[in-house]
Amino acid sequence: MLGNLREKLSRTRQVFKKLEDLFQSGKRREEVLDDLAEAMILADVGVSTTEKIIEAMRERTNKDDSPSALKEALKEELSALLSRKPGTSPPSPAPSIIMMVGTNGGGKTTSMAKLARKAQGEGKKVMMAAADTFRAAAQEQLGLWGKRLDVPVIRAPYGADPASVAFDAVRSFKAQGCDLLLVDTAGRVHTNANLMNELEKIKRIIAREVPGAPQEILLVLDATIGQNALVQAREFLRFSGITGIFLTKLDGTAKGGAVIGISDELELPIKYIGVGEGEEDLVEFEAGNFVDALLS
Ligand SMILES: Nc1nc2c(ncn2[C@@H]2O[C@H](COP(=O)(O)OP(=O)(O)OP(=O)(O)O)[C@@H](O)[C@H]2O)c(=O)[nH]1
Ligand SMILES: [Mg+2]
Repeated sequence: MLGNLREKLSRTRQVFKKLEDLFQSGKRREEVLDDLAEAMILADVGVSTTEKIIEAMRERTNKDDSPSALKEALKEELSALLSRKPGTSPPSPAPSIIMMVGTNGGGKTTSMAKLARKAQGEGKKVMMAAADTFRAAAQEQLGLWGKRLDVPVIRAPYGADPASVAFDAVRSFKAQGCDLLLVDTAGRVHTNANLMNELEKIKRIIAREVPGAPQEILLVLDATIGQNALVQAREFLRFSGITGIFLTKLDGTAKGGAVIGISDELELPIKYIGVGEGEEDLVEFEAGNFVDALLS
C-alpha cells in the first residue's frame, strides 16, 4: 500500500528527493532550513505554510542538530500539521448520503465512482444520483460508471432541476433500503452565485427527507493546479456544510506539496486522495502514510 502510494506520488517525490541529499549533507541547520524552504515552495506547499513549518522546525530543533535530526523534525511537523484537523471522525454509520461539490473538471464524478466502488467492496448497497443536469454529457458519464460498477443511477433530462433529481434519488434510496447514496453535482452553472444556491437547495432537500443527511459533503479539488486549488476552495467555502476535501490527480503532478498547504490553510480535513482515473485509484488519506510516502 505504502509502496503503491509512493509510486503514485513519484512526480511529487522527485521534488522532495532533493531533500534526501540535503538531509545527508554536512550542512548547518540554517542552510538546511533555507534549502528546505526553497524545495517546499517548489513543491507548491505555499509560502505561508512553508514559513510556518520552517519556524516550527527552528523551535523544535537546536542550532547544531544534524541534517538527519532535522529530517525527523520535518516528518513530525508535517504529520502533526496534516492530522491536526477537526472532523477526522470514523466513517459515518449507514445509511448515509454523500454529496460531491467542486469546480468543473476537478474530478467529482470520477471520485464519486471510486467511493461507490469502495463502499461496494465493504458490502454496502450503493446508489448514485446524477444531480449535474447542467453539463450535457454528465448524465451519460455517470450512467457509464453505473453500468461498469453495477450501481443504479438516478438520472434526469438535461436542464432538469437538480434538486428534483436529488429528491427522486433520496426517495428511491429509502424505498430500496440502500446503505449509501452518492450525489454528483454540477461544476459550473451560469454564475457562481447560482451554483451556490443550487447546492444549498440540493442539500436542503436531502436534509428534509433524511434527518442528519447529507452526512458528508466533499469538496473535490484538483491537485495539479497546486496553490490555485486553494483559491477555488475558498470560493466554495461560501457554501456551508463542507465536511472534508477529496484531492484528486495526485498521480500526475509534481504539485503534491499542495496537500500540505491546503490542509494548513483550510479548516477541513483531507479525507481522500485520487491517484488515477480508474475506480480503484482511491487512497484514504492518512497523514503518517502520506508523509512517509513523500519523504522516505
Ligand atoms: N490522473 C487522474 N485523473 C483523474 C483523477 N480524478 C479524475 N481524473 C480525470 O479528470 C477528468 C475530469 O474528471 P470528472 O470526474 O469528469 O470531473 P468533474 O469534476 O465531474 O467534471 P464536471 O462534471 O465537468 O464538473 C477526467 O478525465 C478524469 O478521468 C485522478 O485522481 N487522477
Ligand atoms: Mg462531473
